[in-house]
Amino acid sequence: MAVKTSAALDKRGLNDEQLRQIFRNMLLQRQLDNRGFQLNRQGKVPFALGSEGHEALQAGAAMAFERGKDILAPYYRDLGLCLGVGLTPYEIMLSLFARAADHNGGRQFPNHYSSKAAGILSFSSILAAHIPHAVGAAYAIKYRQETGRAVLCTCGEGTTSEGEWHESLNFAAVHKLPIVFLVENNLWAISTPVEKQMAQPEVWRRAAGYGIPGKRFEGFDPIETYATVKEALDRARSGGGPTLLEGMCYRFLAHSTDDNDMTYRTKDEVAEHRKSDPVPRFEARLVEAGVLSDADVAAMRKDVLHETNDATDRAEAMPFAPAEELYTHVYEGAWQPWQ
Ligand SMILES: Cc1ncc(C[n+]2csc(CCOP(=O)(O)OP(=O)(O)O)c2C)c(N)n1
Repeated sequence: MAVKTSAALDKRGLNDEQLRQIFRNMLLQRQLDNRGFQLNRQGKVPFALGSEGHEALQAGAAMAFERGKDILAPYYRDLGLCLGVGLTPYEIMLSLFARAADHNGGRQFPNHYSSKAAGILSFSSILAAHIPHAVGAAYAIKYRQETGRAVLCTCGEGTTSEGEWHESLNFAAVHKLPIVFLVENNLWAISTPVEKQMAQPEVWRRAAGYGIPGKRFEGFDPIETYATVKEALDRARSGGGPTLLEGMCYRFLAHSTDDNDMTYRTKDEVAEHRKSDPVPRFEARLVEAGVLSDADVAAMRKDVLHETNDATDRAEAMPFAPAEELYTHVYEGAWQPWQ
């Protein structure tokens, strides 16, 4: 198919290669996401979380991240962000299968990724517990008088009801720390809808209460996301202090493989949001603008499936941590609790 000119698309400073990378990340995210659910139903992994609906937000935000400089403090739904800053599908699968070669030695909850090499902080499932850690990392950057780097810290809108969230934003604002708080608002916190989570339903408006800039943006649009997150990260990297961002998206799948979302929302509601599914929408925009041809998209889909299959097979073949290493990294030296 002939490639048309891409002049019509407002790329907000992104080149065609970056646009293709964003789209590939979105495809990979969806493929790996579904693989996690499939493996759980096959009884091969104990648990998986879905990020379907967050693809554009995460792939766009990841493109604004400076590899080797910035620090990512993610939450459990950040598959696309972690892929976008350098985690490989194989590393993702090692986490899901809880194998010994996983960065956490197979001891973490599935989907709780971390990587020292990629600058991804380790985090727990306790909502908002990672936010003071992210602020601590930002404080360290400032304390060491480093410039040109910042922390990107994410969470869901439900997590903004936690005390640590408020304390962290206040502290970061008072000390003008190099950090961006990115809230991925998918309208649900498991079964709690946003209107039961907060009386004032626009998270970004709370920025005024801390004296920092705040902005809400269309998280189904990866280019808009990139431009918004980049502006905030650039401000943080150059001494301008924190920003509170709220990206609007939707969770298409159940909260996790342990959740049945049909007990609290309807198929019709999900179908309504599916009409704006960011993956086919971005594909259409890129094809229309000539950044990708239909044949390119088909080849990319095939490649992503191959990469996912390969990562799945390789990770599944890896061993679990041996039982005698149960206390490794838990107690100092060779000490064992029964001694
Ligand atoms: C302190 C704490 N309370 C409750 C939970 C149980 N829990 C796990 S995820 C979740 C919903 C979080 O929703 P949100 O922050 O909007 O993120 P989303 O999962 O929608 O992406 C809850 C209540 C928890 N893990 N930690």
